[in-house]
Amino acid sequence: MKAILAFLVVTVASCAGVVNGRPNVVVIFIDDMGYGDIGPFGSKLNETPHLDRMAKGGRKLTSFYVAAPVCTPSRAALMTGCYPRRVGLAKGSGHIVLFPGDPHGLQPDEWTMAEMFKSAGYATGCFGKWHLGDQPQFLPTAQGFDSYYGIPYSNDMWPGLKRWQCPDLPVMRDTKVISLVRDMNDQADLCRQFTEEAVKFIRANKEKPFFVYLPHAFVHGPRAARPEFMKNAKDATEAQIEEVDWSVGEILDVLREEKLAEKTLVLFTSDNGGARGCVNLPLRGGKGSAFEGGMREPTVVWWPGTIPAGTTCDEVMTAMDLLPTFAKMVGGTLKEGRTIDGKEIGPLLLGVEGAKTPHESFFYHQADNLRAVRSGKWKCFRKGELYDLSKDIGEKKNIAAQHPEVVARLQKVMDTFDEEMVRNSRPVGVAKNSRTLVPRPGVEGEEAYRPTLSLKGR
Ligand SMILES: [Ca+2]
Repeated sequence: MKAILAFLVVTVASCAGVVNGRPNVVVIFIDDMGYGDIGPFGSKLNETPHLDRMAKGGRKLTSFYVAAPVCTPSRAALMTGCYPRRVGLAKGSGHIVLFPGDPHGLQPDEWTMAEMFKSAGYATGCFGKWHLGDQPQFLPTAQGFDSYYGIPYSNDMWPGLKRWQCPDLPVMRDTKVISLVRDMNDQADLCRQFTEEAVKFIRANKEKPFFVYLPHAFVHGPRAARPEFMKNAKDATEAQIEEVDWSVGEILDVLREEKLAEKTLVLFTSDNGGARGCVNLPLRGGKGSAFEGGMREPTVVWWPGTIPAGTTCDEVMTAMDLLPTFAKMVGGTLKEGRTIDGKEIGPLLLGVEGAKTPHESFFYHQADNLRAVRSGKWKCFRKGELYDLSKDIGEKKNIAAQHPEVVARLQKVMDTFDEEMVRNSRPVGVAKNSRTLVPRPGVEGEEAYRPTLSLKGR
């Protein structure tokens, strides 16, 4: 049987748009990076030679969207292939994202991207910021990852965050806290640690198919990079972007060294638009916004020999599409009878001639509020503004008055979507007696583990 499969793979490999065997998959997910922060997307401020090289050897996706403009819901959508509302994670229990000790988290019953890869016999590893719940049943190793190394939520959720009384920021291996991020030098070291753990995992699993999820804590504030990056940069933002670029280079290099480049699909993107200090241009808005700058991400996909080198695709794609698309590529299973919002975009990734987006509409949310829809070139807001993204990517000119019939049609599309979502969404995971992973400094006993949101802000 193996011989027959190998023969089939060899015979189809030469046709354009045909998958060249089952690839390893690496998803590099940056935190809060803007659309205009890297060379392939026009940055003149930051030097990103590795991403430039990745784009030259791969494909730029210029209309790739995440499903939310902030961390937790965006990651929930990536992992489940669903709009965050569908899986109850459009926000945290008491804030727009999950906080330390939050009783909410990604429902263990949801079928994650990692569980899908496991169903296909892949080794799975997560290296970086999780932010889908820090209670035992929500952590990566309970959601399909064989191994985990990283921080369980945002790097600013530490005692340095003055508005809240956060515990120390833990670094975890699997389910155990192994160290604390105590100062800016520790913050500056996170990109190195996550990258080296991912590289180690790739080397250890080079004989098997593997899935690596590398959600960096960079470039989310507070920002610091290692000294060799800081010394050549005008500020910590540039240094972090350039260190993230170094990380991309390390991943591509180990794949080449291990002769895995032609067997591995690497996708680079960001979890939401750029925060202060980042560049979202030419888009309007940034992190938190329902304008393009909040959710359209600088995305590059690379798979030498299979994805056509040096190409660009402007068709609408979303982070939610990756789950069903990878499932098809690797022969993984999805849960029967369960609604997901992602669609198969394999032909778009592989550069099949004439391939079109499977999305008639893409919906923009802030928390659980539907704000806008994109359909073809049109983007229509709930409040009535209309933009033609084919001519006005920066959403500068509201042309609703000239196209009332388009506005009316798209408002109806939003009504229908909203009604369906209310009827057909699933409950968030809720933990009883949730507590933080580590104590608040200077507090004694169980009191030190109280969920951050249950404490008064300072
Ligand atoms: Ca983020």
